[in-house]
Amino acid sequence: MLSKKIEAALNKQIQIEAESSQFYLAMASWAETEGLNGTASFLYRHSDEERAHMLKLVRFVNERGGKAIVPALTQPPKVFKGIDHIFKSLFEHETKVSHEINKVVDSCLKEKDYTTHNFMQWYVSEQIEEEALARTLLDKLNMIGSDKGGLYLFDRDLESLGSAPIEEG
Ligand code: OFO
Repeated sequence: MLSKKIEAALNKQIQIEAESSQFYLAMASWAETEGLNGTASFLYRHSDEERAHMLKLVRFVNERGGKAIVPALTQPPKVFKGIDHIFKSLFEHETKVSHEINKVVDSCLKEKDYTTHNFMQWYVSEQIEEEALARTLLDKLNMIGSDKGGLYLFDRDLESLGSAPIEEG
């Protein structure tokens, strides 16, 4: 059974994952309208993954005797300054999410909730992968600078690049 404190922490994390999904969806849609089709595909997939992260939490909270709260959605940005802005925002966002996940893990230890602590380890590893991927993409973009050919290839490669893999369960 979840303590009220852990239930609240997990519900907050549900909201964060939902907002991540919306944020990446907004980025994907913007990229698509800019003709950045590879970037758009990558971000659509990433948005779906964040929704799956949210769902995994919803199911866990309910299974453990809590009540998951499906959150209201805030309006994400409609316009982005460019592809660099997208990947810089994505990296910063993932760093913030990692910080929030660490806070949940910390609360689990304080509350001696080892089951939730164990469950949250999946999110800890996921964040390591996502941050690493975001950092790599940002480094590549910095190297490319304003080289149009480089940007074309960057976008094309993103078409087939998976974001961090999702595990079921
Ligand atoms: Fe949910 O993994 Fe990124 O934020």
